Amino acid sequence: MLRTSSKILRPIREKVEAGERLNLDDGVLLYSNDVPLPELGELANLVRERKNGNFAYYNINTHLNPTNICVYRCTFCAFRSDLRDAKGYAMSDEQILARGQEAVSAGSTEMHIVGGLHHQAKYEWYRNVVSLLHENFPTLHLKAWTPVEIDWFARQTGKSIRWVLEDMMDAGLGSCTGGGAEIFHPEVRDQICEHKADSSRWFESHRTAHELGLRSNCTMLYGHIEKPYHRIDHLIRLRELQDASLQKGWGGFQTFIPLAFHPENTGLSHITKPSGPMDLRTMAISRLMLDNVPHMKAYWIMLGVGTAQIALSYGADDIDGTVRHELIYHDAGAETPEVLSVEKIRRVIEEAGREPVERDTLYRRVERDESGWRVGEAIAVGG
Ligand code: V47
Repeated sequence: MLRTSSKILRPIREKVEAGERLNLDDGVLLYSNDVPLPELGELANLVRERKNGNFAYYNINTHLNPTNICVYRCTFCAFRSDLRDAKGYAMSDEQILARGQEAVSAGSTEMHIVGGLHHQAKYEWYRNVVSLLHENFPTLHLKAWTPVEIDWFARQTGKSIRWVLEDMMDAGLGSCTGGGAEIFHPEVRDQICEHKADSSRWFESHRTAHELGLRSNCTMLYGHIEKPYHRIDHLIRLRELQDASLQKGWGGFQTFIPLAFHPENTGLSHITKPSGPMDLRTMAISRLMLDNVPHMKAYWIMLGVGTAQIALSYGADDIDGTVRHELIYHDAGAETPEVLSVEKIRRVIEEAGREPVERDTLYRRVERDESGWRVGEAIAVGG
C-alpha cells in the first residue's frame, strides 16, 4: 500500500496494486505534469521491489565500437563519421585484440559491441570482430550489434536475418544489444532516421534472436522531437513482442534502457536535453508500462551518476556496468566519467540504499575470489 494518493493517479494506482496492465491512455496521462512525480516514483518502486526486491545489479564490462564510419545520417547521432573525416576510424585486428586483453585484465565478463555501418567493410569484417574476440577471449560474453546492424548485414549478404544471427552465433555472439530502437512510430522515425531498419525489421531481428535462444535488451531514445503518445506507443510495441516471446516460453527481452537524448554535436543540437525530473518520470512510466520485462536499467553514463542513483527508487534495478571506452554518449556531450571502478559502482548503489549484486550479461550472479570469477545461480525475478 502506498503512503500518498492524488486523485489523478488513483485509478492507475488501483490497477498497479491489483497487478493489472496499463493501457495507452494511462501511459499518456502519466506524462502529465499534473501527476506528482514523487507519487509516480513510489508506484514504480512498488513494481520494482515486487520484481527485484532491494537488489541493484551491475556488471564489469568494456565497450568496443569497431568503426564510427556510417552510411546512415541519423540526426541524433554525434558518433558517426564519414570516411574522410579526421575522426573517422576502423579498428585493426591488433586494436581489437588489445581491447579484448584490456577487458579481460580488468575482470570484465562482457564486451558490448556496436558501431557504424562502414560502406567499404564487408560482412566478413564484422564477423571477424566477433570470432577474433571469441577465439582469443572465450570467457568474455559478446553482447553485440543492434537490429540496425543485423538488417544491414542481411542486406549486404543477400541472406535472411535468421541466417545472419545464426552465423554470428557460430562466430561467438552471446546476446544482442537493445540499440537502434529510437522511436518506432513512423511520424518520428521518418524524421530522425528514415533510411535505417524500420520498426518491422527491428522487431523481426529481436523476434528471430529470441527464437534462436538469444537474449536481448530493448531501448527507447526520448527527449527529442517525439511526444508522450509516441513514447507510450513505443513501450506498448515492446510489451507486445515480449508477450509473444513469453507465450512461446522465451521472454527474450531482459532489460529495458530508456536513453535520454544528448544534443551536443548532433543535427538536433538546438534541442535542450531532458531534465532530471523528465528522466525519472520516463524511468517510472517505463517500469509501469513494461510489466513483462524483468529489469530496467539506469544507464549511469547517460543519466549521470546522481540521477542514476535516484532512478534506483523510480523503477530501475540495474545501473549497467563499470564501462570503459564508451563513445556514443561522450561524443554527444556526456560529462560522466569514462569508467567507474568496482568499488565506486558498489558505493554508488549502496548510497542509494540498495544492495549491489554483480551479474553477468544473462543475469546470473557472478562470484569472485583470488583465482578469478565464475557464474553462480540465475537471479530469480518476482511477478
Ligand atoms: O541506438 C545515439 C542512442 C543507442 C545518441 O543493450 C543516443 O545493454 C542519446 O543502445 N543521445 C546506442 N542517445 C546505445 C545503446 C545501449 C546503451 C547501453 C546499454 C545497452 C544494452 C544499449 O544510443 C543508439 C541510439 O538510440 N543514441 N546517439 C544521443 N546523441
